[in-house]
Amino acid sequence: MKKILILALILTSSATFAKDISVKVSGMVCSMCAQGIQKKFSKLPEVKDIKVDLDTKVVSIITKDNQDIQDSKIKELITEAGYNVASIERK
Ligand SMILES: [Cu+2]
Repeated sequence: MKKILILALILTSSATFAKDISVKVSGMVCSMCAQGIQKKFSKLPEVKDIKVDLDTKVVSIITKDNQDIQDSKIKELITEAGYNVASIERK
């Protein structure tokens, strides 16, 4: 019974946690590309942290608690910067 209660608590509270969004970006080749994208996303009030991995071409966006960024917004910003979104994954 206790286990179920704890599980229910975890499930209902998970919505308030920060989100970890992994965006695979094509066309990103050097640190200048990475910096440009980092700058763009850092301006969003929802963003707590952003990391760009040039080897895997993955942009990791951590949002603040209770905040999220719509996929359409992510695509818009990446496209504006001159790159393409290959995939978006959320954890
Ligand atoms: Cu570049």
